[in-house]
Amino acid sequence: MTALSRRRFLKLSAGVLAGMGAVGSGARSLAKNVRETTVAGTRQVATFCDICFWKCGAIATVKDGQLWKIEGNPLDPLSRGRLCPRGSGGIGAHFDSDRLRSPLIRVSERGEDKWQAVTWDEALEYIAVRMKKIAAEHGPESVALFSHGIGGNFFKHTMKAFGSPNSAAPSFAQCRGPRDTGFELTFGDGIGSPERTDIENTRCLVLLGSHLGENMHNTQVQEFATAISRGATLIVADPRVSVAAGKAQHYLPIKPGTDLALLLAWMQTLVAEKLYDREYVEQHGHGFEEFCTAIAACSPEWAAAETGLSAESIRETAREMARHRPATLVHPGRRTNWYGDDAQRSRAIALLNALLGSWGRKGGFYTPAIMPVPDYPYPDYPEPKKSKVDNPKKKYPFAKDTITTGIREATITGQPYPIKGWIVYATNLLNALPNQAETIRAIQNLDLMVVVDVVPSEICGWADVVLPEATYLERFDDLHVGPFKHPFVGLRQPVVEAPHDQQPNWWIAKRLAEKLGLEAFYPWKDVEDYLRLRVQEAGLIYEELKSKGVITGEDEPLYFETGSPPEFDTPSGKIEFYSDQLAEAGFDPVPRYTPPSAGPAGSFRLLFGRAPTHTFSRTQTNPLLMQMMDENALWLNASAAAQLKLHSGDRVRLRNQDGLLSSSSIAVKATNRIRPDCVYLVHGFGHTAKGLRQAVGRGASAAQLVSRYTVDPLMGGTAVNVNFVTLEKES
Ligand SMILES: Nc1nc2c(c(=O)[nH]1)N[C@H]1C(S)=C(S)[C@@H](COP(=O)(O)OP(=O)(O)OC[C@H]3O[C@@H](n4cnc5c(=O)[nH]c(N)nc54)[C@H](O)[C@@H]3O)O[C@H]1N2
Ligand SMILES: Nc1nc2c(c(=O)[nH]1)N[C@H]1C(S)=C(S)[C@@H](COP(=O)(O)OP(=O)(O)OC[C@H]3O[C@@H](n4cnc5c(=O)[nH]c(N)nc54)[C@H](O)[C@@H]3O)O[C@H]1N2
Ligand code: SF4
Ligand SMILES: [Mo]
Repeated sequence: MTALSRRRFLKLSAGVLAGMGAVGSGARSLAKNVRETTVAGTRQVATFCDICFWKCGAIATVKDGQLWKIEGNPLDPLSRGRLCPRGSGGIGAHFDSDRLRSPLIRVSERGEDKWQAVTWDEALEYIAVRMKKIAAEHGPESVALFSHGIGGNFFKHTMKAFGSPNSAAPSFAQCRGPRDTGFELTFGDGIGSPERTDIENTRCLVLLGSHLGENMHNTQVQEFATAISRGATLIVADPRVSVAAGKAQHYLPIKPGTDLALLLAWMQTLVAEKLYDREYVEQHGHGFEEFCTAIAACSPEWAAAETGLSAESIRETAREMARHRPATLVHPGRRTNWYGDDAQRSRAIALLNALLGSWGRKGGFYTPAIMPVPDYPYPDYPEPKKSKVDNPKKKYPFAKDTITTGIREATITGQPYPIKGWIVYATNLLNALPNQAETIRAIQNLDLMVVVDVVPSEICGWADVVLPEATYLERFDDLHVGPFKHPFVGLRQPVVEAPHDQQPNWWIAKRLAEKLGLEAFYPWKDVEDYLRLRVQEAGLIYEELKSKGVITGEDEPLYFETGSPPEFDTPSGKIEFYSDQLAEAGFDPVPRYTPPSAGPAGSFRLLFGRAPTHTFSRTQTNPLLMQMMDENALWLNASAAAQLKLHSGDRVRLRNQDGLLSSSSIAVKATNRIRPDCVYLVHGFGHTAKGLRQAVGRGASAAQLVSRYTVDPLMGGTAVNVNFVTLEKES
């Protein structure tokens, strides 16, 4: 915890405890919104969604013993009573006919789908014996955990108790790590999840990529609709006319990979025309003079040549941003592992916001608060003898989190020390990490490979042991306590029973710890003992949380003006326009643009994104979501299509710069809504695992084709928008 957030935490504790009476009595009237009793054969349970990691509060209804529907919980500050289409279709996860039904042990070569169903006891015994063997031969650090989402919490706990510091999630190096690094270097604090963006109050929203509306994070999309209906200006830079771009007053069809040039020119214009927030910059800025010198040559004319945009449109949009400051929000994005200069591009986004004075201001970035719920009082973990394996000699000096691909690298090379066991929880590493061949090469070096999943996904096919988990509708999970506009705690609880021999993560992680002789780390008997204690220690009532699903705390000041103190946890204690720590580490102290490298002649840059009805590669066997969208399409510029004699609906396969061919075909969507130098598809389709019967071979997979990636030198993020494809028509 940083000094700043620790102080906030303490302050909040006092505030929330003092406000407890109010929370309690307000709760009674609010609780009327949530029916908890049986009404004519129906039963409702408050929980939170897990179709993505936004974790919206939800109310599930069971009718005559059958799971019937799921809706938003009106008490929940994230969902505000409404779920996104994926959340509403979430009940399909329970009914999914492709689900794993019992623990499996592989009975052939790794990668061959030959399995034997075993009991939980046999499966966990098998794993524990091998984990102990690895620990005896190499040390406990040689077992690593990959996990994604809140369900990984108990596995992380078991790993720490076992003595391994190596736990990683793709949400850092494959997603928002570059962004948070860029903002931490500038403001001393990251963006986090949910993003601390005050979209509902913004008067000018600038989106670079960030395709809100397709990227369906619930609160953001609701606030986006509010901002538009209130007449906020929308500026969108995207090589493709995204849903958001379709609503923009200013659409900039930017050449892929040149956003940093655009950002520098916007900043140069604000400085040259003295349109920036001078008072804010004087009060909070560090190294502003050096910054101005560094960007002086980055005129709109210079950027026009790089970005393919007109100098006039760059100047006009810079002035538009200045007109609405400080309520101008240049959105920081989320999946920012694009081109390899991503932490620096994110730093430029942070600096542009600093010039506009939007950090800590209404309509810009608010100061999040967190409900003070203490951790469970576990015994101290053993001190690992070796440090984390992912980032030897601090090669990536500004990596604050564990780098998944760093663990993969160590598994291949054995350096700085060998990794011999992987436990993979709820992350399809073959689709999440770039370069599938490298992932498979790493797996082949392992003595133990365990996957915990709900369906037989691609990564299961490479496991020695597959453990079937109960879905989010069938289990308790850890408490949801996150930083947000309104502090709250959310509970996930079972709505219906798991249909077969599936178990929840807490049960698996606890049983595994017991098999490893680590029962002292699980002093609680049942997960509800754990949950109840934490909730009580926070001064809240567990039964109230169970009935309402969420308890909110007292709001804190959100903006500098309303009392949230401006504090910057940077070396200078200020907003770092010039970064001494970057200069000392040998990096550009002010972001500097380098043009993206071009692809082979005749190829298209491969771009991808989200569809409103799917999450990554994890929803393609959900029967309800597949009814809404059952394959992806390839966006191809209409003139480029004409040149290739391709029409909408023609099926093609994609071949990338390294000769890899997509294993299934995809329908062409010829359109003027994308630049001619790139193609676009929704990530997550084109499954190859035979057990995913509803998904296999539907559409094409982008993940198969990202064999090339560029590593961000600041923090180890793996940039994937650097692959190129040609199209081969199917006869
Ligand atoms: N429905 C749904 N919503 C989701 C998710 C999901 O799986 N499904 N996943 C969630 C998660 S974890 C994340 S990280 C986010 C990801 O969502 P975003 O952070 O919005 O994702 P990006 O990949 O950054 O954005 C893709 C967009 O960037 C554009 N783009 C590509 N290259 C460039 C470029 O060089 N410059 C510019 N300016 N634009 C470019 C693409 O055309 C596309 O419109 O979505 C979240 N929301
Ligand atoms: N090519 C490419 N790669 C990407 C991205 C991209 O857009 N394109 N996006 C990147 C981003 S932003 C992110 S955040 C990551 C996402 O990376 P991941 O989170 O790994 O995403 P998925 O590929 O959907 O894999 C999720 C796995 O969890 C399983 N699962 C679902 N529900 C449960 C459950 O309740 N319990 C258990 N145990 N398992 C469950 C699913 O079956 C699936 O195998 O991917 C990153 N990688
Ligand atoms: S944004 Fe949608 S899928 Fe994600 S948690 Fe909320 S309702 Fe569920
Ligand atoms: Mo992500």
